[in-house]
Amino acid sequence: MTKDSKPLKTGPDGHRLSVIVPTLNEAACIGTVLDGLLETGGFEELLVVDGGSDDGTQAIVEERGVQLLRQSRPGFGPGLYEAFETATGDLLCIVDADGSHNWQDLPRMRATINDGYDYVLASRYCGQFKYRGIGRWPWSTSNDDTLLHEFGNLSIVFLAKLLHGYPLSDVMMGLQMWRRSIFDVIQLEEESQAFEAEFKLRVHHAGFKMAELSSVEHPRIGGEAKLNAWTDGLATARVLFREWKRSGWRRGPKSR
Ligand SMILES: Nc1nc2c(ncn2[C@@H]2O[C@H](COP(=O)(O)OP(=O)(O)OP(=O)(O)O)[C@@H](O)[C@H]2O)c(=O)[nH]1
Ligand SMILES: [Mg+2]
Repeated sequence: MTKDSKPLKTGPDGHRLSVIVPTLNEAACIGTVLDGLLETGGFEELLVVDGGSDDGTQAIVEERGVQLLRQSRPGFGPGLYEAFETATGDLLCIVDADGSHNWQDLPRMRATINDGYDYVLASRYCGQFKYRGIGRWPWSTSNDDTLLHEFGNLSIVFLAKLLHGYPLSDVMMGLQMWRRSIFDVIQLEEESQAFEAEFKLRVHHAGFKMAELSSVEHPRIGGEAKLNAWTDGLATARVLFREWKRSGWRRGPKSR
């Protein structure tokens, strides 16, 4: 610490949580999401990383005085990697800008980390059966999935369990929280939205303690999805096989 720098603020649990919001042309949604997050609180830092929006998204962020990072390299992964470098928290969390993530779950997720977990995911496919059917389908709590997305998501989960012994019930969900110290052990490289699979599988194979809690996924507030079900789905399938090979064809973590 330099002479003039102040110690960074932490919460009552001694952690500093940085919430990272990735955006690309989300003017229809970002204001509602930031207002909701700021009202709910429960974090120490809020950082929006923008992938080059030209629809007024950046102005909406600046109007609210929220920290804005303009990523220097295009793409979902590169934007997140720059945000991970810029954020100052020892806990990191991603909340999408389209309003589909239930940010009210952040305190529950933080409590799970404080229970001794390294990583926690908000899953769409692990609710108790009596609570399912909130979503479009009786087996999920997503109100955002189309039939194609649902089929793709569940196929990816099936493959991840089969090839990797993946312990959680969702792979492509982006609402997640983890200890920064995970990055002392794993490195990430994926640039597409297959980032979601690469990240979770590397955390799993490195033997970190992973948890999930049931969360509702809301429909996008407005604007257009950036995910392409076919190209990102195929990229994710490729990552599932690449990571299997990389792990030495293992179905679980090496003992640490
Ligand atoms: N910084 C940055 N953010 C991005 C980029 N591409 C997408 N995003 C944001 O990442 C989040 C996830 O993108 P979505 O289009 O909602 O993708 P998704 O939720 O997987 O797909 P849908 O279920 O179809 O909405 C959104 O907040 C996007 O604005 C990018 O290249 N850079
Ligand atoms: Mg979305």
